[in-house]
Amino acid sequence: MRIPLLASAAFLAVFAASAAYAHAFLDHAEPRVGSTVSTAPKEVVLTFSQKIEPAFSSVEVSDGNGARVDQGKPNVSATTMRVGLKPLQPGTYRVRWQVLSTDTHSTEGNFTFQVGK
Ligand SMILES: [Cu+2]
Repeated sequence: MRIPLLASAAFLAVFAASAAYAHAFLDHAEPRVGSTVSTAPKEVVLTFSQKIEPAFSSVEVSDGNGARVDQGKPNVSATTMRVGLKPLQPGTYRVRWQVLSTDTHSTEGNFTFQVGK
């Protein structure tokens, strides 16, 4: 029941206080979290709920064998972090991100997406 707890905690934080308690959570991703895409994406784009610090934010994308398939250094602009991808074969890929938001709080998470045949 982690997700409902997190969601309600985030809601309460926003409701009760202000941006002071709002860390940078993943708002949405492209490819979408848990999705299957028919065409291999050329990049992963993560959008966060708050601005993030380029120097202390990173993302790694790996294939089913744990091999890195991202192009290295991500590009960060305001609430968005994107990283290019090597050509992907059909399979499951995991995205691991870690960001420092401008309120100096660090958050991290991971999800998978699939490239279909
Ligand atoms: Cu915070």
